[in-house]
Amino acid sequence: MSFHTHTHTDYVQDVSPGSGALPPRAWYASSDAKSLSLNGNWRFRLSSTADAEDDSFAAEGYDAGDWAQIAVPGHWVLQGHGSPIYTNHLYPFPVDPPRVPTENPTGDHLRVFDLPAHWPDLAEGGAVLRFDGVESCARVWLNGTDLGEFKGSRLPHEFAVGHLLKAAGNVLAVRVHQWSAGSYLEDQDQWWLPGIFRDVTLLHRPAGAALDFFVHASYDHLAGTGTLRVDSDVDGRVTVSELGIDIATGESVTMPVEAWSAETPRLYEGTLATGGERVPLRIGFRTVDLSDGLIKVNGRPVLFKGVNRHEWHPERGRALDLETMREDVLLMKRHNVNAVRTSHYPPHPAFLDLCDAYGLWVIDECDLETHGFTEQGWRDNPVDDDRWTPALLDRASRMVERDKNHPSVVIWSLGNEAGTGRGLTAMAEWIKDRDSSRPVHYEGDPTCRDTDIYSRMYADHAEVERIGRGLDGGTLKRRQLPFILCEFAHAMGNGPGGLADYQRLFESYDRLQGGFVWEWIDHGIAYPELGFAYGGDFGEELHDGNFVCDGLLFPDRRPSPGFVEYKKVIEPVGITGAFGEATVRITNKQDFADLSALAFSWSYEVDGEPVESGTLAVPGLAPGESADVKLPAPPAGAPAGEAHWTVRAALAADTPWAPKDHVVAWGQIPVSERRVPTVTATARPAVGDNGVITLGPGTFDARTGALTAVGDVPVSGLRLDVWRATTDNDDGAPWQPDLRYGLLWRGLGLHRMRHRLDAVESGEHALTVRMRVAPAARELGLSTVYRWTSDGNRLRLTVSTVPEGDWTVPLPRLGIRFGLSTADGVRWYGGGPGEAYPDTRMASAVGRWQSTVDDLQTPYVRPQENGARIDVRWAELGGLRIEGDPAFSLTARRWTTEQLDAATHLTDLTSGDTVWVNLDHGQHGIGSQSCGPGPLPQYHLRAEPAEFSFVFSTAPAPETS
Ligand code: IPT
Repeated sequence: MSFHTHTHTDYVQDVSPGSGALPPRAWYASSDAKSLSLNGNWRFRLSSTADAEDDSFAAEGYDAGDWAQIAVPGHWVLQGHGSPIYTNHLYPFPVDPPRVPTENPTGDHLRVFDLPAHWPDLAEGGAVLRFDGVESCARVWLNGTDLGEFKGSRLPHEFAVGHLLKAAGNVLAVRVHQWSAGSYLEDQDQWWLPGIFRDVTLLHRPAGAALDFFVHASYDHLAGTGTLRVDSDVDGRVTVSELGIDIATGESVTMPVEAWSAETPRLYEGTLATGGERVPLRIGFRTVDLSDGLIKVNGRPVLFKGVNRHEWHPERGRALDLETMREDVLLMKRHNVNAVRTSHYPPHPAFLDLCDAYGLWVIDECDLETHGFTEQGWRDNPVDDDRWTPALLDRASRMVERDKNHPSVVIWSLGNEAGTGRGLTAMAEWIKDRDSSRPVHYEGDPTCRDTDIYSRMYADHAEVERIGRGLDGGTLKRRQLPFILCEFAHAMGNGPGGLADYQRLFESYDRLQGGFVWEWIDHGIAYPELGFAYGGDFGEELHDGNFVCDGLLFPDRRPSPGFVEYKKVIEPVGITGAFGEATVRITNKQDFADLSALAFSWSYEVDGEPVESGTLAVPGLAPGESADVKLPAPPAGAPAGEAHWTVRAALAADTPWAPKDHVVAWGQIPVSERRVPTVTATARPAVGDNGVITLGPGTFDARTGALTAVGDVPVSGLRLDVWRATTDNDDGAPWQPDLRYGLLWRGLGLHRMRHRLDAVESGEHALTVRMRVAPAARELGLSTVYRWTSDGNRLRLTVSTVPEGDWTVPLPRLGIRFGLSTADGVRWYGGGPGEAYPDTRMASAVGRWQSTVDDLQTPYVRPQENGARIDVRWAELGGLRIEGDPAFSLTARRWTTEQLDAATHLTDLTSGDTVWVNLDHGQHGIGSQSCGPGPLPQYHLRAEPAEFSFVFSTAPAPETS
């Protein structure tokens, strides 16, 4: 005998998007209708399966007094109930769509509320209960009545509840399941975080209020006019007092206006008044179109300088508050970012209000990713299975209806990494039909069947250039489309390298309309014992480690060096000049704005010290225009030395996103060469009877030739160094084995080089130490000579190295390292103030900089090579002064490279009693191969014969404050 039970949780494993919710509609923050936030403390009970508990908790009078409490919005796994799981694309449950495991953490949420005293008479109009985001599936009861259930985690759902409300003692019960059929559509590369993670609001809906409205505000750039029409399901009036507009809904009006753009985010405040409600409108007039194979706004092609933004907060996960959202927008604006792809789901709706107000182009992406099906060659992909099409259309319509009135949203995206299929086509068709005013984006279909933009992720520079030239082939349709990189420059750990090389391409070929760095912020979870936690730290059986920490911001929103680099690379103004030239070339790289918001200044610096400065008059340049501007004569009486002009463009006045004097762009023009240090070899090595050799200020071990002190500064372990703690990019991605430098280097043994002493030769004016530096088990090595000379005061080391054997891989680094017993403050003249490597060095400016050993460290969530300062002419630390010939790269840290390499979390790094200093002649480039291309050939550190020198002397230790 067999029998089948249908439980009351069948909806969990059902492909349908849900039942009972109202049709989607436009979102707006506040109207004059009353609303009640239901955010706050709720009662909470966690069960391990979907129907472990009956639904009696939803009934009035249920006593949840012994339940836990939980903050809504929030994720229960970040509030001490269960734990988060991180997978990139693998489903953390068996792939058997639409079924999900029996083990399905289920959170019952309960909240009792009274209506505020001012709440309208319950007989008047209705009310809706709105959920802005619940992961992944919820069933809702009010006062014991089952309202229905829904999926679509990052989309709003509303229920009509007016008829159920009471003045006091309303019982709102929500059952949330971590896994549901919807989870198959939400396989984004991020933490799985169940919960009611966005606002819950009760909204009064006055009788006669609009259900929905659609603001159409276009701009005719030839006429300079805007046309406004607001469609609504009920008749009402639209007023924009600033423009003297007072029209009926459905009626249109055309008049001169200022256009909206991300650079000039001009909004007009208006009102939609219907029978029962006055809804505030923030209208931006702009027209997006595709013509001449380009994405144009208001008739001009746009260059996207974008980021991919997941919502993230290190304590609250995807439950972001308004201030955090604003912080994101301000950080973007202050770093010259002009575009956001809301990867990979519609963000909290308030974020789009901020984009409207501050000015950012937005690609609004639907909550859809089925990436895990790639493991089975996309078999059973929901996107190509008609049973799922209603769910896909539900998602598309919930996004478009919610966000359609935002001028910042210029492109709809169907989703991410979902393969191809009829469901996607249906979404695209629905969207185009509902809103023909915006192009549709989707990356995952090389034929571009359903899209208006050819979009790729992580294409390397050479391919991007071919696409720019139109030589990439593809379908006829694709060849006619504009191109964007919806993801590029994987910002995992140290990097990304190669940003400037991409930007050069974007600025050279019209078809290339820019890109979106992957990604905005590291999704590290605050975890005091570890610094920040990443995949695997919660004992997940399947996880993708620190691949979730690949942002331009650290989890606490401190900008990483990669973000500082990006800011420089995407500057809205080009400031360039050639060596010794008396002019600077200024280029307005904006698409809409002139330069009137900026004030230009110059400064003349000798050996990094400002000698004189002044303002620079720059003609008002239209977008795209350049001018050569004459620099003043170099200041009379400037000291001799290496001179530079530094020209800056800063905000001329306060803006909503940054104060006056905020620097948006700068350039440096070298005026004269650096004087390289010379040391005349006059001192003689003196061999003492105590086993030491002295040469000028240098003391050496006579047997090993090892330097032991410079003057009274002890120096330990000075030797050739080729190893760096591999970066995430060095370690690379499994699918590009020949770019996994970390593995190749370790395979050769470069992390455990042996140093064989061949000779210590005390000559007339030089001490020469010959070594062979080579890894165990290999025949290759580096024949190395250290040649020490001195003029009595200063000590010069010249290192010559010649590779021996078959070196087929680049070196990680080439230089020397040594230990100092004390060092704290660091001063240098060279590139700064921040970290820089060969392909991440645009933001590094030549100057005098000061820091401390601790502050030189960059806190990558997974420790790795970091903190190098490039092009250092001289540095002072720990009582030593070091001059380079040529300039060198400097790192100093309180642990060894080996300890850094072994650390998995920041808390593994503990200070020892030695400061380890690396002076590098070269470092291998950084690249982006943790998910993209490696360093371009010009940034490879080839194993080649090399010679470089350092001059050591003693110097007072720099101050540390
Ligand atoms: C691409 C994804 O779209 C994105 O979500 C993220 O996972 C990124 O990679 C890597 O961090 S997919 C890529 C593996 C082709």
